[in-house]
Amino acid sequence: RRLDGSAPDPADVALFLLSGGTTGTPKLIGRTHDDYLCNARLSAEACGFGPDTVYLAVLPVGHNFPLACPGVLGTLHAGGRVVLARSAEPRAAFRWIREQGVTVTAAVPAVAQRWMAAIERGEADRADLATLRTVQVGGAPLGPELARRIGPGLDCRLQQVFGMAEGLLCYTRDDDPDELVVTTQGRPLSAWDEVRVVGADGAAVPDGRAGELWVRGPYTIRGYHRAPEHNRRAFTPEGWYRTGDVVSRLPSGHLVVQGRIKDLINRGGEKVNAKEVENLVDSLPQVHQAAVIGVPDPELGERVCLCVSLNPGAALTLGEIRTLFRDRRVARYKTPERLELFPALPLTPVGKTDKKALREQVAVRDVQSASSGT
Ligand code: OOB
Repeated sequence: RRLDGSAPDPADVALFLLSGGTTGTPKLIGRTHDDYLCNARLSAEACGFGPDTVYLAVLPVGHNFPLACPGVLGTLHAGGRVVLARSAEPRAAFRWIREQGVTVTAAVPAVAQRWMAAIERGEADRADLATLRTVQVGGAPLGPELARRIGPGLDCRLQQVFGMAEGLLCYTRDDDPDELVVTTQGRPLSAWDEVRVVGADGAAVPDGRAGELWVRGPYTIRGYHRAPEHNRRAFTPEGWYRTGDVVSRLPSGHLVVQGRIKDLINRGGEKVNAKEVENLVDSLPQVHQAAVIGVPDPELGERVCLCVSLNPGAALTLGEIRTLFRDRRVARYKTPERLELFPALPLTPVGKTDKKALREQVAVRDVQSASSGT
């Protein structure tokens, strides 16, 4: 009920989620009562949640995945029980699973990997996971090699989840063949989800070919909150949301995520908008040009690497960057963890920072420092 006692309109915004964002600042995603109920209820049905479900939330519950896919809301809607964990740290999480008889949880690939490593190193006991039936993994790319190891490693069934705060959810299903479960990111939740995989010209590409994913459907937004200019770019006039994800579709409807066209760094499921970090760094007087890239990381998938060229005579350290981000109260996961200095950043023919070349140059530095033993 509203503060004045009246019943809310089902089409009113129930909560705002934050976008990973394609421009400098994250956008607000208004999810309505009816669309978010649809999101949670259909998810609970598709995942077989019921009164016997005990769901452990290890990811931060303000995120769509643990909140409503089916997450906390889907579990409660189905009459099940929710356990909130303070962290995803393996020993603590395993203890909750054993003590509370947890049947299902949701992890990003980095968390699943950490749990498996803890078992392999003897720091955590697989016997604690006896009641665990399903581990949902999503939020960031999960390679087939790791995917194949999760079921046996955690003694449960893997479910891949590909979703976004803007709406569309894809799940692998219980009755999918194992091969689809490890090699795809699932198929859309609802029969009313509309999916298009398009080339650069906006025309649909055939199944099996990679293209940008456009979506429309009952629980996918038609625009960000009060962002008309951005909405003109992120949505087509027909209401398709251009996800920026590059996918291919199998004839079964399952999607395989190939990459993305938007400039985001995926740090263990937390999306860092390169532009937002660059804008902040640009405010430093020492900085001539700044570009932020993701560098591969065995634990988190990617970490934030800041590449800069400095003004003549200037100096800059990672410590100064950390102080800047702390003073501006920027979330810690967005703070660059690596600083690479360049005399000048590589540019594309039209004069944009050439991030592809930059990634290659940083990779070359890695190889050189590895071979020189530093
Ligand atoms: C989830 O939501 P967001 O809004 O934090 O991020 C959405 C983006 C997607 O556009 C895609 O780029 C990436 O995260 N992503 C995946 C993925 N799941 C999400 N990339 C590869 N493989 C996957 N399985 O991250 C989210 C929301 C609801 C459920 C699950 C994840």
